[in-house]
Order: sequence, then structure tokens, then C-alpha cells
Amino acid sequence: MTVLVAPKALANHTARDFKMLIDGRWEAGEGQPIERVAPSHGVVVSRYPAGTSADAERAIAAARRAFDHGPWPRMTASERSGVILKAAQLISARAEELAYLDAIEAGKPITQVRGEIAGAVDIWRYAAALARDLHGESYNTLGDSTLGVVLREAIGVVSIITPWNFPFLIVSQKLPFALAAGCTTVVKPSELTSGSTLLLGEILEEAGLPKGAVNIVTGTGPAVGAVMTAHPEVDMVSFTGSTGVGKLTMTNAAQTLKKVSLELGGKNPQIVFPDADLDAFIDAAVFGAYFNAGECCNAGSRLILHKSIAEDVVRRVAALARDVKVGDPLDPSTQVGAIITPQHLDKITAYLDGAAGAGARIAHGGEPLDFGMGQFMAPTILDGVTPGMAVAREEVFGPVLSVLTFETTAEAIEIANSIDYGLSAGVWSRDFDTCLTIGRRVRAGTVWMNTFMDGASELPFGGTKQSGLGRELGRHAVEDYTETKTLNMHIGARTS
Ligand code: TXE
Repeated sequence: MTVLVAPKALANHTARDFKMLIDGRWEAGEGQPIERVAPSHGVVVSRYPAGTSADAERAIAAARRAFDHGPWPRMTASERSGVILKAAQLISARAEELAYLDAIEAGKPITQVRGEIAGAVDIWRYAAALARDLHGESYNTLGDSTLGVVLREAIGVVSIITPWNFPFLIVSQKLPFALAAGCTTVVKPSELTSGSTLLLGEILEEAGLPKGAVNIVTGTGPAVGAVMTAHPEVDMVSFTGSTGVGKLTMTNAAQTLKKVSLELGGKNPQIVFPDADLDAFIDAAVFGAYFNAGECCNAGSRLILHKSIAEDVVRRVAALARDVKVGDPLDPSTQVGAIITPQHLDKITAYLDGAAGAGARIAHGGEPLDFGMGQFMAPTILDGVTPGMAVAREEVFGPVLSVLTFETTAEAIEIANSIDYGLSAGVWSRDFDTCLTIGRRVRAGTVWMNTFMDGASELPFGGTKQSGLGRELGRHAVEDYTETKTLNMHIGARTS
């Protein structure tokens, strides 16, 4: 049983036609546009230009000119900060329009997206503040005749490639920091969810960003993204998406030794000890697994439960999962929306078939939900999962929670660390020592203790192992988009 919120037909809906932004011009592109079918309603809601490799090259050339000769890198930090802050205000003013686009194009619950847009506003504000605090170092301690100055210079042209699961939030984790550093950029949103990023282009123009400093090219990965990761005039690539394309990005970037920042997949464990506050944990388990329909790199998709509490916890998680409201992303009460594409739904159900074949038991859900439009999946719990199963090791990227068990702390850590990913983890215990032991020994970029998936603009985010390279957010985020330069100066008369 699941609480169903049937999607209401989109009354008087007309698909929105978008243009892409290259060198300050809005272009419709050549050829047939990419049509986005709403995953919740099954109708075309947006059309984006199908950018080509030539479009990507023109955008890179524009960003290069804007970096080498344009005003953006030459402005004072105060001026750049002002533009970024103005953008934050305009994002806030257009929050509802942005939220609608992400909800309808990605199938995400509108209430959730409103929270994401508010979070993005905070990030833009934070980046505006950091812009004014970017500075290097000086050394007057190298002897009387030497002064050393270490500069932090903008790295140059940055390619930003984003996925479909958090369209506006993820571009906001990258772009304001690149701009704060004085970089110029080419942005490629996912071909499934480009609307809110294109709207951001309008916002940035209105905020006073000079032409060419941000170019937005829509289109597919092979057509547009491949050029953006390989082109010699690009200095850095910031990518969020699948681990496979992340590896390809690094290979392409290696040809001209570009810096790369990669935010990739996750298969995040939540380790639960018998002394934990189980009421709080059950809430967090359901939220962590089903937030964004599990289409979330941070999803808490692996529960690693102490054997003594496993049966009780599974029963209680299943009971709460029954109350989760699944369906129309535009209904404010909906908690779990649609699955991004029909092909992705097939991938999720194939994982469930594989798990059942390997001996796992469906404790709740397990089936797609049929509303007569779009594609949806019931929140699912798989019990009896063992560490070797695909569903325990690979990113399902759907509302599927796998339950494993442990007896000793060492065993819990071993299971948690036994896979290729290392993005985030959670530990639940009232014992400080247990939490810190897990916190220190689990390989992950973030470890939550007695909470899950909380974030803040101040806290760095990113993965270890095959979950990625580099960190986003936090006070070093602007520095990531800089290069260090040393000025070594001789002072005074030379003594031979
Ligand atoms: O991602 P892709 P997909 C994981 C998740 C999901 C799987 C596949 O497990 O099921 O990846 O999703 C662009 N050169 N994550 O296929 O293809 C693409 O156009 C350059 C986790 O949608 O990696 C899009 O803009 N770019 C993840 C972006 O890469 C290329 C979020 C991501 O798409 C490219 C999304 C190429 N050759 C999926 N090919 C997370 N970390 O949250 C594609 N792209």
C-alpha cells in the first residue's frame, strides 16, 4: 500500500520554447529542438535547442574572449560580489517560476523544489560573500632582499556540466563560485531538464553579468559535453553526473591537463546501533531513501542494521513508508514524484528482479505505480540483502532501500567500505565513541551522526573513491576555481 496522489491533467498547457545563450545572444539552434516530456504527465512541456559541437566551440570561444579581454575577471571583487548578490535577489524573486520548471521537467515534488531554490539563493549569497574574501599570501620573511607574494588568480574558462536530478541546485553549487573567482564559463544542463538553467541565464543578464561570461549550451553529452571536456581553450571542468561519464570527462580533460572537479554517484550506508534513537532514525531512513524518489547521489540507500534490531526496524520503516505520498509533483502534499524517464524505471525494476533472484525479499513496495500517465515507482524496501548483491553495491537511483545486517562494529565498517563509492554515510548511536569511530573509519566525504542529509552552504560536499574528486561549497569553494601564482621579488641593492 502507498498513498497515491494522482496527477491532475495540465490544464491549458502549452510547451515552453527555450533558447540557448552564446556570447550574449539568445539562439534557437539549428535542426529539431529537444522535446522534454514531463515524467509525471507524459506530455511535452519544454523544448530546448539541440546544441551542436560547433555551438559548443563558439560558446567556448566567447568565454575565452570574455576571460582574456572582457571586464568580468578585471572587476574588483566588490563589483563581482554585487552582481552575484543581485542574481541571488532575482532568483528569489523568480523562485516560483524556477520551482515549477524543475518540478514539471524532472518530476520532483513542488514543495521539495521550493526548498531547493531557497537553498540555492543562500548559496549565491554565500558565494557573493566569499568573492570579497579571496586573497593570497605574502612572505617578508625570506631574507632582507626577497619578498614573496602568492596570488590567487581565476583559473580561466570553466566548463560546467550538470545532471537532471537537482537541475537548479547543482548549477548553483558550481557557477556562483566560478564567477566569484572571476572565471568565465560554458554551462551545459542535462538535456532532460534545461529550463531552470536557461532561466538563470536571463537572471544573470539582468543582474549585470557582462556578455560571454556565462554561456549556456543545451544539447546532449556526446554533441556538446564531449567538446566542453576536451577543448584546449577550457581550463577546468566541473562535472556532476554518472561515474562512467565522470571517468570519460577525466580522460578527455587529461589530453590538455585541465583541472577536474567531479561529483559522481553514491551508495550511502546508514549504520544503526541498538542504542540509537530509533524514532528519529526511522524518519531519517524513510526520508533518506525516498527523498527525490531516490534519484539522489546522497540517498541513504543502504541500511546496515545491528542484527538485534533489524526485524523491528524493517517493520517500522515499512510502516512509515506506507504513508509516503507518491504522485503528482505539482500537488504540494506529494513527497515522492515521478521517475525521470521510462528507461530509468526499467533500470530500477531490473535491479529489483536481480535482487529477488539473488535471494532478497521485498518487505514493501516493489512495483511501478500506474496513474495512466507518466512513470512512478512505489517506495521499496529490500530485506535480506547481502554485501555481494548488485543492489548493495551499485547506484539504483530510485526509491529502493536495501537492508543489510552486522554483528560487530568492525563488520559494519567493513560492509560500509566494501564498495567502490564513498560519498556520504550516516551513523546512529547514543554513544559518542561509537559515532566518532564510525565517523573516522568510514570512507566518505560526509558522515552524518544521528541525522541524515542535512547540508549548509558553509559545509564542503563531495566524495571519496569513485564518488568523485574535489569538494563543492564551503569556504574553499571559490579557491577551487583559482590557480596559485608566485611572485618572487628582489628588493634593494644587489650584493655580489
Ligand atoms: O547521467 P550522465 P545519466 C547516475 C545515476 C543515474 C546514472 C545515469 O546512477 O542512474 O548516473 O544518469 C552529460 N561528455 N547519476 O545517464 O549521462 C549529460 O548530458 C560530457 C548520478 O543521466 O552522466 C548530463 O548533462 N558530458 C548523478 C550529465 O553529463 C556528458 C546525477 C550527466 O549525465 C557525456 C545523475 C559525455 N560523453 C546521474 N554524456 C549524481 N551524482 O547525482 C553525458 N553527458
